[in-house]
Amino acid sequence: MKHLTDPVFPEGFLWGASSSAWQVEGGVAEGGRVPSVIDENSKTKKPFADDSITADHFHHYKEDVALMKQCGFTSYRFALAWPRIMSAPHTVNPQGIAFYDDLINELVDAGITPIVTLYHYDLPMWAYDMGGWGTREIIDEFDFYVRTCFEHYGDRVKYWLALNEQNMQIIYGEHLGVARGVRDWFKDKWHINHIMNMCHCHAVIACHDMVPGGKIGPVPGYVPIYPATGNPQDQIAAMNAEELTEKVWNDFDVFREYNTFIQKYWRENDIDPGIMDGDMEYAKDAKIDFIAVNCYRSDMGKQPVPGINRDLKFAHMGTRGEMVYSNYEGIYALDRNPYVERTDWDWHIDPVSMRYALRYMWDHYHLPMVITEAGFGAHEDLGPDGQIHDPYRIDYLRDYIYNVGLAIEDGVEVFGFNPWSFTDLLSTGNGMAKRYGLVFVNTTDDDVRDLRRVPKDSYYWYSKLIKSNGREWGKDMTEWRDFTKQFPRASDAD
Ligand code: BGP
Repeated sequence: MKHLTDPVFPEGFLWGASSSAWQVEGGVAEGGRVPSVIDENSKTKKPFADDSITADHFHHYKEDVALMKQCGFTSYRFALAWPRIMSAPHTVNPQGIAFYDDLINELVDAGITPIVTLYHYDLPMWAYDMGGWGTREIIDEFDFYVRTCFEHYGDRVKYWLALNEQNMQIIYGEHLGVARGVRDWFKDKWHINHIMNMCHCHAVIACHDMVPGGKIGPVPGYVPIYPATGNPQDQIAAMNAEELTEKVWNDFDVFREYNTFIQKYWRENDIDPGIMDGDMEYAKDAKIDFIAVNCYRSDMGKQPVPGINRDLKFAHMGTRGEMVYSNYEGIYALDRNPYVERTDWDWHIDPVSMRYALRYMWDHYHLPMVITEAGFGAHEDLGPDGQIHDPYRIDYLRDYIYNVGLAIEDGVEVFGFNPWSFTDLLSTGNGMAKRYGLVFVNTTDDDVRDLRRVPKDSYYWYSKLIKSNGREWGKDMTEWRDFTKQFPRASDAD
């Protein structure tokens, strides 16, 4: 079958970008914001900067929204900070409410649809001191918090996201600060996961109760896993990896049940996930409306090496990254894929993974999707001309977006694309050194500088593309339709 035209994006497609509160705002001790676990966690990430200033969006939000408008954004995905809105248990901080009121008004006035995450890793310290994600008391606190958000912003915000990348928080909990204080992470993470699931369900139910026309969904961090070879055991290993890194969460969010794979896994490993009477009945009413997909890269699954149990690590050597792949005896291992390029930070660059992710999720769940993250992390600084020339990011975004278009042609329902990130902001593990923004922020890990905003070449390229609703690619993209010419093995190219 020959396709002669580029894919067509639906009218009203939401074009924007993405951020999270602790990674972009700064102002951690201003406006009544109270300390968060993530403040402590980010402080330990030396030699990188912590979350105290980052892009200083707290003071620059008007300028940032003006730049979004100029770019042609029709959406912006950002997070509310629980520690900015709730200063103590069941205690609302009016200054925090006012800050997001102003930001949301600014967006709405600019014609930009807010897509709002309720939780993106910044657990208030007071909630941590209560027992954090390990205590069921947090369910009631979370319910109070999300109801506060729906009450104040539900008139203007119709797209809500519950917990960012719950799967990643559970898989890499030690790295993301969820596991602090837990003694046996291997077993206890499932108990924490169930509590998070109940919080997710409370958010879904409260949104439908309180927000007229409100829609809510989860935000899986989706890393498609390809089998390393045609060896049938590699296929099963890839499926096991898929289950234990994403499917268990997606199945729960969509079907509101734990799937049979994870039930067997718990039985075999003597794990009690802490399900209480009434939980599963409550979950039944938490019917999501869409799925927000974060997809940066793919991985490769293969038979594990016996005798080794190792979690995946985003290690860094100086200012470069190196992925140390996981290996779980008898279950699965992950590995580097020789068919795709990698960023400086050792993340696979795989635009086809976007099409795969959307096809896979659509086939399994038949729910509309919005892309809430994808992006290219790089070292960057202003050049002699005072600009940032980032052709690698343009290539990345162009190829990923084109593959979203191909997935739409394949029949998948997608209603928006919001890459990570709008401005440069703090990386989860690598401070300001790893930049994702369409807009450069003049600050570094060692020197705050003047925090000036400088749109990168990718900003101007993206602006043209989105203002034409995905028609002006600036390049012939038809190569993406030719299966036979793509992806030589890295070793063949030598
Ligand atoms: C996602 C998170 C984001 C963001 C991104 C990039 O998983 O939702 O918060 O940080 O990953 O990751 P990193 O900053 O580690 O490169």
